Amino acid sequence: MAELFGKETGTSHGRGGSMHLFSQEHRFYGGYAIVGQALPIACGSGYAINYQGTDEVVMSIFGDGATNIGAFHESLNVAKLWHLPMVFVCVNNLYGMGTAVNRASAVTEIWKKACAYDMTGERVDGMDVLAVRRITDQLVAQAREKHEPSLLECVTYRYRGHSMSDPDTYRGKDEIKEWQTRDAILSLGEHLKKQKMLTDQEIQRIDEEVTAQVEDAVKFAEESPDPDPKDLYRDVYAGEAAG
Ligand SMILES: Cc1ncc(C[n+]2csc(CCOP(=O)(O)OP(=O)(O)O)c2C)c(N)n1
Ligand SMILES: [Mg+2]
Repeated sequence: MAELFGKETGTSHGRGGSMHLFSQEHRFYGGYAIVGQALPIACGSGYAINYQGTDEVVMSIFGDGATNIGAFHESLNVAKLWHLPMVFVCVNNLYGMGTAVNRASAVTEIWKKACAYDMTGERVDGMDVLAVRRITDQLVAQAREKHEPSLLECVTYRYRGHSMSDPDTYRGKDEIKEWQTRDAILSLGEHLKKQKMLTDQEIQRIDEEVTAQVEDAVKFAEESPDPDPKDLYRDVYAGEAAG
């Protein structure tokens, strides 16, 4: 939250913001402003795992919009060719900013794009948490044990616009309401209640705990100092151009 607020206490001391969230501690190697840009970088991590001979796996997570970008195809090609231990996870929420998938992609079932690279492709209901976990476990094991990458398409939805600048006028309110009835978090709660693993009170308690955690993070961010202007050039690698 502090990084989003541009504060010195953020994961990148406020220099990254929402577009360049990065945390080495959490092994989160970044969100990037250029759509599709993270995929080749993730392949680099996959290559490093093979080179160093560890048993780690890279999860590369991106939106449907990224799958029409050249870097997506180059990354899948190289991942398959070099047996990189990766799972490419596409969060298909049916829109890339305001553009519906069928207006931007010749192939609307994203998982099928895997077949161009002779790679495992799977599609899962992204609103079903346990189904996502099941298939993810399987694909992570495949990446770890066989060094075979895969593409997983999670079909889901976003209830709000892409960002503050998205007026969200490209779809009907009914469509949004319809998807909200299948909300992933609420559905999991219902499922756990049916299985007698959670009660309404326990769900409410978890809800309150999470809300408090988020409020704490916001408070921490608000109360954190701004970066000191004297550090403006601290993490800049390039010097002034010669001449
Ligand atoms: C190469 C590139 N082209 C265009 C943009 C502008 N842009 C930012 S997000 C976005 C849509 C990406 O779609 P998706 O990944 O599905 O994101 P969602 O809208 O679902 O959050 C676009 C076109 C960009 N950042 N980079
Ligand atoms: Mg999208």
